[in-house]
Amino acid sequence: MTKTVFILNGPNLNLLGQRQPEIYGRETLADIETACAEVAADLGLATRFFQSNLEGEIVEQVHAARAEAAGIVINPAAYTHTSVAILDALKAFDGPVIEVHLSNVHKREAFRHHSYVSLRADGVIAGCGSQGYLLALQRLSALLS
Ligand code: CA2
Repeated sequence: MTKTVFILNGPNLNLLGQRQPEIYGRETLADIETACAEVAADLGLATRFFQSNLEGEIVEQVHAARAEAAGIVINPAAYTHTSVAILDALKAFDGPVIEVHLSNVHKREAFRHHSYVSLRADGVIAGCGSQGYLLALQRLSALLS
């Protein structure tokens, strides 16, 4: 049976491609979704791509993943640095979790250097732009095989 991977995106990522291209690139989130679907299909995985500006909606997607997903790719955006709620939800998910950041958060402000989600993530990819999502899918595929 085809395994499904949830790809979860946090606040303001819906604005990708519209502002700050020097930090986040020129691609839109829709471009990333398309690329993820293509790579996942090649890996034999199905994807559910989701973005929300609301912390609780991301928590609920992680809860849904408990029954519906084999693995999670998550860019929690600003919630990376603040959200114990998303961390706790991820701790209740049994499959592999890969955390992705478009920018190299360690090259940026000190408040971006700490991630609550990294306390649960099985892998972390930062600074590889949108390619980071595709690398995360490859890693999940390896972990799920
Ligand atoms: O580098 C990343 O992927 C981040 O998760 C992006 C977050 C930031 O808070 C994290 O520290 C690192 C911010 C996403 C906001 O994206 C925008 C895109 C275009 C215009 C405005 C915001």
